[in-house]
Amino acid sequence: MLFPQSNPYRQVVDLSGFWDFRPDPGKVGEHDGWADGVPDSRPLAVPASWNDQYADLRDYLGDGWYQTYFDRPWGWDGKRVVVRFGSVNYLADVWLNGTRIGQHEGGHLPFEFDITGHVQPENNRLVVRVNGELAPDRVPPGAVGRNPKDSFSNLEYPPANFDFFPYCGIHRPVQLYAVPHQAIRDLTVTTDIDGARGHVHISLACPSGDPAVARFTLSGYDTVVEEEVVIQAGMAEVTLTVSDAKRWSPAAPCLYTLVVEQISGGQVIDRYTLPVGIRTVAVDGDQLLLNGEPVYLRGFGRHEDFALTGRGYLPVTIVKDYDLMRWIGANSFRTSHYPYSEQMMALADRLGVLVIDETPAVGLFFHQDGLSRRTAVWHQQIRELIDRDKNHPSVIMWSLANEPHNKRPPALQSFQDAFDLARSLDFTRPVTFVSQAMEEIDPTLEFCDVICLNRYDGWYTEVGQLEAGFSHLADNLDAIYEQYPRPVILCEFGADTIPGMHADPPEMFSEEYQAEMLAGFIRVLDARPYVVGQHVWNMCDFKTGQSVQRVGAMNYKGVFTRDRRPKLAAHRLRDLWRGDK
Ligand code: GCB
Repeated sequence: MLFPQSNPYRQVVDLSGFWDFRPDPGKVGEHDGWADGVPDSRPLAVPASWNDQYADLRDYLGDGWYQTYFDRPWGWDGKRVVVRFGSVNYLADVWLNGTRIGQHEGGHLPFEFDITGHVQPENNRLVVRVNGELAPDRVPPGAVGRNPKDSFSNLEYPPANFDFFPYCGIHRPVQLYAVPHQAIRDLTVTTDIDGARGHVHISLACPSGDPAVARFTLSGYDTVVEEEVVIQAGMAEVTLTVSDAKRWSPAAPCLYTLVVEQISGGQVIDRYTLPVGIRTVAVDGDQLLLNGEPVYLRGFGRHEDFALTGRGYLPVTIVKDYDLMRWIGANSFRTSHYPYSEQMMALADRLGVLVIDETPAVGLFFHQDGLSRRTAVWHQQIRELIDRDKNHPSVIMWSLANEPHNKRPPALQSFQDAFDLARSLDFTRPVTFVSQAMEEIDPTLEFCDVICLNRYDGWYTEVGQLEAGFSHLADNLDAIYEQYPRPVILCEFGADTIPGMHADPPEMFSEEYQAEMLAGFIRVLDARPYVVGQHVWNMCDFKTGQSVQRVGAMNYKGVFTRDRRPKLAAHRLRDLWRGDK
């Protein structure tokens, strides 16, 4: 799926701003005709979660109705007009001028509807009903209850089955765009390297129609490679070869510019421009290779989370977080526990940051209740994620899930199917999921190209005993590696830390305990050649549900506070990760 862009053939309008909003706890809106106008509304900022905008909405997850108006921009007559949502959590129903135009399930991934036949010149009313309820057959599942007992729900409010606040609303920009009817619908770019040469394989999809030609031009670093191909049955494929290719890497995030033009009757009718990084990713034995060389990941799991905006798109935190990653010496992160904004992914390409790209499937469980529905939604999310992010050189791995409760037998087949699906959609990247595998070794690890683990020795186990935690970690990693001799990434390790709390000797929740824990874990990891990455949990403190484990409904495992101030551990990590500073 292509991100909308403006050029002489395509136009985008951003509908961000103050929309009308009304919660609908009784679910009367559809019956009472709110699709034709939402009565008694109040203003709400879009994009942003609704939860922190009004006190009565903080824990409200039910139906919420949004409404805005727009005029069709000048020059859009005769074009294909589309409305596109970057992310709505969780279920969205959309009406335009009273006509229902579609539904989408699942937060964090974009969806769009062709509204060409419904849009009028002026005063179009766009109404969106959003429902963010927690339910066992949604992904991520929530409100799971004590049965099946391998969930830890009921211990927190709202009863999510995951450790972050279940923010809801229109979380990313809503865009209207206009393109020619025959416009390019999709581009898929993969790259490989042979000696000094870089090959860029491109496939184009568009509606089949009048005979047309596609012109592909790749330029950058004093090189221009161009080729024209006839589009047949809405498809065109080409390989462009750069003889002395600049490879994309964190040290040198070289991006070429690919311009794809559709030509019909000698005229250019559409153009799409895409940055392209020439690079390869592979697993060889117990090493992860980028451009054929071993690569080591240092960085974080994070969240899209900030005061007041909740999970809403906030460009300033994206810039700030990338700068903090540079400051601390991180080269990578995981999009825990859901796909991040497309804008964040584009900056990762530009800044040379490596990304483990995760689906929204956190806390999956395999009790029969709701299983087929959960699986179908999960698979849809895998498809949508790969479709959205397949062209980013920064994405070096797909993570299909985080900490599934996969002891029940159906998990094995379900994981086999999910891995088969991901590999059928993209054969160029390793595929994994992140396991909490503690004492027992998880059989579904068998499907992973890279073993990704979360470990909290010295925190949830070996409470208050750092040395005991380090040795448990070391034994456990070695046991897992013995069974699965593949590269291992520790995707989470950390300790809740109240900024300003100090203790000597270190005690849990003090800044010293966090700093010592991270340094001790890193010693264990650095001593193991099969470990190819360390991602600290978490980059920043973040909001979660209320529970006895979470002071002030916050997870304090950030090495930066929620407003991005460093704790002691941030300085310690910087010393460990940036020898050169
Ligand atoms: C985990 C989860 C993460 C939690 C973290 C914690 O294993 O993957 O979502 O926030 O532990 O802090 O407990």
